[in-house]
Amino acid sequence: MDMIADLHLKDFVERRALENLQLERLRETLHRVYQNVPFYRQSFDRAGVKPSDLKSLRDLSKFPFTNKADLRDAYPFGLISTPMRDIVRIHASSGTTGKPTVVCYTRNDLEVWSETVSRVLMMGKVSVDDIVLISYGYGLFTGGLGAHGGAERLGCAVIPMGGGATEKQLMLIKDFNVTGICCTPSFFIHIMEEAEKIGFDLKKTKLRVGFFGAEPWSEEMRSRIETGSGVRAHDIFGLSEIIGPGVSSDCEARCGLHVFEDHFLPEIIDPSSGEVKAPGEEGELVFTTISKTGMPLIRYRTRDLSRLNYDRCDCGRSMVRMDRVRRRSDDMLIIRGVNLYPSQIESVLLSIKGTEPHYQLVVSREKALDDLEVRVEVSPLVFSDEVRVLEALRAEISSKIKQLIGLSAKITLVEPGTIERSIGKAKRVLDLRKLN
Ligand code: DLL
Repeated sequence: MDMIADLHLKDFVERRALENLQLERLRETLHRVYQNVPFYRQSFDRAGVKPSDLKSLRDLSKFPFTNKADLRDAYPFGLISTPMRDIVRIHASSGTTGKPTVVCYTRNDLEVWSETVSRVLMMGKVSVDDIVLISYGYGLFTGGLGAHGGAERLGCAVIPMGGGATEKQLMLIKDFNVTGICCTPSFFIHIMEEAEKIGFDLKKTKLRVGFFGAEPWSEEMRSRIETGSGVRAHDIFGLSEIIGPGVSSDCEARCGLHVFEDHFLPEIIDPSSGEVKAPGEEGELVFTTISKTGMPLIRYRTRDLSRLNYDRCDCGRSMVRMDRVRRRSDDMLIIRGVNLYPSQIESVLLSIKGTEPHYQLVVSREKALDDLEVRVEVSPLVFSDEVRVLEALRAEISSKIKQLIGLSAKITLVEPGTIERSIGKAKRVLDLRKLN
């Protein structure tokens, strides 16, 4: 129990002590990657910087950024900074091409991860007395196992349910006296709707707190969840490359998400110039991991837009707060928790005979869950052909998309020339979802 109390105290450390710790860890990390990872040695050399140039935290801005493309080029294990035998876990998330982005963890990294997730849960007053349902997907996605590790570390009773099977989720919530849940906000809304349909009153259960993330959501959605289910809704943020869920989370004050700065150093930059922005200004979030040993990342560009606030929070925690992420600076879509780039769909379409390079992705949210429709023009010859041929084409596109990204999309074949042509950038995505 004392160990757990110690974890909680980390959020309240004095800033001076925190900055000393950050500097020490950052220095160690820069040396580690410079020595062990050829990619970093080359990129630091190219930029004319050495780990020893870091005299203060501000000097971090002299170091070059790392991008998703760098991870792709290093696929699968080019960025690890330990011998492979020290790696104990491998996760992956989707990238802009067919190859996933790979992340490797040492035992130390799994400890860091479970520590930060348990600090998230403590923000929702979760303790050993809680029974926590993990309804994020398990597998290569970091949601399931990440939340699981944190809840287990805290000493909760953990139920490794995974996503889907909504009625069963409801059954477990009731029969197992579940008090906490971890899943995407859209899936929770779906659970609420299903409950209503079958006359199941969530407010009569023991469920009192939820940790929702992996996709953008809003204050409006938070109140819808809270009034509709009686569950207190916390925002949990993270990305696989940095660790998974548990990079930051909001506390009872709900004025931004505290970043676990003793492990992940945040910066906000101007996405076009790369200049570091002042606290309070909006820009792209960049993280440097300062305690990971398997695959530390230096100045990783997340493409997520946010702001940093260093004022002391009402809850007393000293850790900097970031604004909730509502937008990205690239075209990545998150559909049912699956990350998707339009270019992935494009490469599927282009690999199939009979389609034209004119397409549009329409994302909507009819009930709680997202739907993806792919509208694509077919060549004049195919269009005038029999229905059977069109049907076969539709089936082929559908199965290739499912294979690549694991999502079922509705495929609509349209007549040549019907998708609006643009003068400048093509408008590939029509996002009809409202986040409330
Ligand atoms: O989504 C990790 C995660 C799992 C976070 C469970 C929270 C809960 P990736 O699949 O790598 O990792 O996707 C990371 O998802 O860069 C954001 O664009 C988005 N994202 C994650 N959490 C939030 C959130 C996981 N709370 C990408 N609010 C990130 C808004 C979020 N966007």
